[in-house]
Amino acid sequence: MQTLAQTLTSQAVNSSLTALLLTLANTSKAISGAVRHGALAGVLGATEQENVQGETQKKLDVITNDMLKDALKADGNVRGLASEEEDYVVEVSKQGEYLVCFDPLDGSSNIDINSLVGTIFSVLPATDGELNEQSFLQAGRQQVAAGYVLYGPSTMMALTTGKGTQFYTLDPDSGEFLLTNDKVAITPDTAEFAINMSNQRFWEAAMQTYIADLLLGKIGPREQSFNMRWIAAMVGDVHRVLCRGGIFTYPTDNKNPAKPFKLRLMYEANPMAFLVEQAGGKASTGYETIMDIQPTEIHQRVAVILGSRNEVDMCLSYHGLDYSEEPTID
Ligand code: FDP
Repeated sequence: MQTLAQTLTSQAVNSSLTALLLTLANTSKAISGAVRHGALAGVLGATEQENVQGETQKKLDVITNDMLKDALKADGNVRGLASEEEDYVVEVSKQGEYLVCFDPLDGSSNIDINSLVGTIFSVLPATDGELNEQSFLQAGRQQVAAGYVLYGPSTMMALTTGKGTQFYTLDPDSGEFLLTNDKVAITPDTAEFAINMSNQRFWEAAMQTYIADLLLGKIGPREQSFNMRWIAAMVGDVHRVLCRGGIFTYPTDNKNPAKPFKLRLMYEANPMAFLVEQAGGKASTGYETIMDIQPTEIHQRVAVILGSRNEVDMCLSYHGLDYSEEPTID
């Protein structure tokens, strides 16, 4: 089996991007160790701090953010970084060719229940001139690489450099990420959906109708039964979609009108959209292709509908309906 470094060489990825991706992979091995030790290492539970988005930071959010920040600072190829856990963008090295956006530990609510969590990253080209938030505000189409590492029963990396999506599995014996799927392909059709159903009453009418039709199964307009899954960590839900197809969505809702979207564009939606598109799937907000969005701020949130191409198209067709009638809020 090919190692990650061998695969990147065979894809003719340049040396600076290869070095950066190996830094991310090596850091994720250390994160995997910290996650695995759990309570034994005293890393579970919350801190007393909140991130810029008003979420209480877990100890592991802070530890893994520091691990990635330190590793990327030492790498030499990074011009700047942006993280879910950093209020502002961080300047790293004037010589660096790349910008890295990351969510150090996605699925924070799963940490203390020993369930799936992961690291998500997106690599953009550095721009000329001073480094500031504006430098990062590039559409997802500009990404040169994106991926996630899933800390599950085995530690796996999904990675794209624009030449398909590959899966690597961390070999606990050699400590190497080995190529275990060189051409991930999302099935175009599916009978499985992932959504937090408890928010149903807060969704737009388009999503209400689409999900209601899935739930009707064989007696509804879709004339087939659908299964539902919700891991509550985007890395876990997207990994399942990449493995066996499906549609994953965190749609617009009006639970808190000041916060109509949950997932972050720069370090959740864009990297996942790149992986999904490279595996033959599709990613949209319902109204725009995720990777075509021109970002306006680093911690911007968006609605996400992604996965099996034909099912995403079906969901989008509901968004073309006239749904001026707002759902009832209790
Ligand atoms: P979390 O807040 O636990 O980090 O990043 C946001 C996210 O997890 C996603 O990973 C996940 O898909 C979603 O939120 C879970 O949302 P719910 O709490 O509504 O289930």
